[in-house]
Amino acid sequence: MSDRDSTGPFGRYHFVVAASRLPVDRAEGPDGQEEWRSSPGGLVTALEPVMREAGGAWVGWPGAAGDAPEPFDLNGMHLVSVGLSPAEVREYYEGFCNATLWPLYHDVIAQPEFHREWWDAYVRVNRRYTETVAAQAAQGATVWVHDYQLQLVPGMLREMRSDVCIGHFTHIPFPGYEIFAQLPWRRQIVVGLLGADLLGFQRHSDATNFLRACRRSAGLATHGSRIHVPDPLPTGGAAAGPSVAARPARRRRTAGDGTVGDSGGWREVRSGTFPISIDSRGFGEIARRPEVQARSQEIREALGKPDTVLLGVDRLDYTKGILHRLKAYAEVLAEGRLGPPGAVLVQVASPSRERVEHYRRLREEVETTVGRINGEYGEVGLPPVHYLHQSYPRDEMAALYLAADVMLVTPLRDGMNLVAKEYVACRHDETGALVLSEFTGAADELTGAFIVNPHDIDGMKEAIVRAASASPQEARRRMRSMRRRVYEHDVNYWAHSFLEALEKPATSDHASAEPPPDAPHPAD
Ligand code: GDG
Repeated sequence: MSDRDSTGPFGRYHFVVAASRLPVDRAEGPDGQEEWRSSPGGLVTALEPVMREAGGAWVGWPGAAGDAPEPFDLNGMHLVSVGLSPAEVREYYEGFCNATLWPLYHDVIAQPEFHREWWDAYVRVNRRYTETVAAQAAQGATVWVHDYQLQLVPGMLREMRSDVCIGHFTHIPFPGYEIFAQLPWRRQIVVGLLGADLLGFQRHSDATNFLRACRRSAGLATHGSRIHVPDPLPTGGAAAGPSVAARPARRRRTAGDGTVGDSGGWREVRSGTFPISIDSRGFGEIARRPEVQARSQEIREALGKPDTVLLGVDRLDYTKGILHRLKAYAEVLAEGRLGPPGAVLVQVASPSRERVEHYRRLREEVETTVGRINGEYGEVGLPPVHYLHQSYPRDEMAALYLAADVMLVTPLRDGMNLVAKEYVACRHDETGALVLSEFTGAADELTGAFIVNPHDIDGMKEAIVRAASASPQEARRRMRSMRRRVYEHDVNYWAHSFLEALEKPATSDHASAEPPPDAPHPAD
């Protein structure tokens, strides 16, 4: 993965990341000039250190509608912008990504909307990303595509550049087939993803759901975690609409609803589970800084020196279970089991997707609920909830984690949840307790947490009270095991294990002329 060899008609980069967003935001500097600043968010937080180390190119949207600025270098990365018009921001980003795929893939917590013009914009924008990646990638480069916004890129890129090695990682859950099947373009999505050599998911259940979608919506055979796909696999449907199979080529074998290879070859696509993590050491170091520790004391003092500080930190998103958490906390307050001055809750809800209707409504609901709780159970100078609708620098986040005795992470569905891991990474003295939803990827790894079902309000109340009153011995035992996990399986481990798997050759005949041994199971 060395970078920047000059390779004639190809691009210069041997390692290219394609992600929805560039890892920066455009902002106004102190002198009024425009400048680029690092932006918060799961993927950025996770990939920044890896990109710096590898020195590659990152293709993404800069975050504002308009023309793409010229490529530039920042923090050891070559950043290449993909421009989105105002209509594409509405139809592709806010529409198909955030109002169709996001709710669909998170178990339809909110109702997904299906609009054909949004899909057309998704296809168009995925093609633009693909062309940009193809222009950057050196011959034989490794291309790592990220997430639900770019599911067609692997297929389009394989058609354009069969020389590159393609990985795709899905950061959010992959839904069960009964939910996925609602998507009118389910086949095109599956076919698009199958352009990759390796498909990574957060949890085993996500990978399993995807394999089922391959069998059911593309009629393909799977063998363990591998999928046998005709080579080439026609992806024309991604652009052409639902009638993907209509291709007048030589057809050797029809599978399921008509997917065929027209050259007679087969390719093997691998899938696997690669739970993402954080820069644990980096976070841990911030938490050890004297000024950050002093700031955490300051926070506790500002809160009135309670015995127990409860903390929630989330993007303001309906998947994060903020309302369920507030409901449980309000009942615990009403029952007098926790509350000021002995206990307070700090809820950081960082602004997110504010132009999408569901998010606007959620903000109103959360703020009304916080106001009601404070109105009902607060006293002058003693609000039970400290609500902050703001984004903070990472140091302040670490100070908040250090100030918190109990961290509440209660999503209704979450691919992983990095906040849970960040909290654990900061707790050097092995104190503190994590209340964690079973519907997060993190729950598979952080078994020392107090695991909850956020729909079970009584269960969540019990877990919050138990976490707040755990003995120091119990807390230490739980925290120690979680810290071991987070430090051994950090973001480097994640990235390297994915990239190592990607570069490993497929175990069986790569482009065998023979059809695979197992046919799709009709009942699957
Ligand atoms: C998606 C998936 C998956 C938040 N507010 C501020 C801030 N953050 C940082 C946190 C954390 C990140 O953003 C949020 O990551 P999460 O994992 O909790 O959630 P999503 O944003 O939904 O991320 C998720 C992730 O991708 C990675 O694969 O885990 O399941 O949904 O790192 O610290 N950071 C700063 N200020 C803030 O105000 N500096």
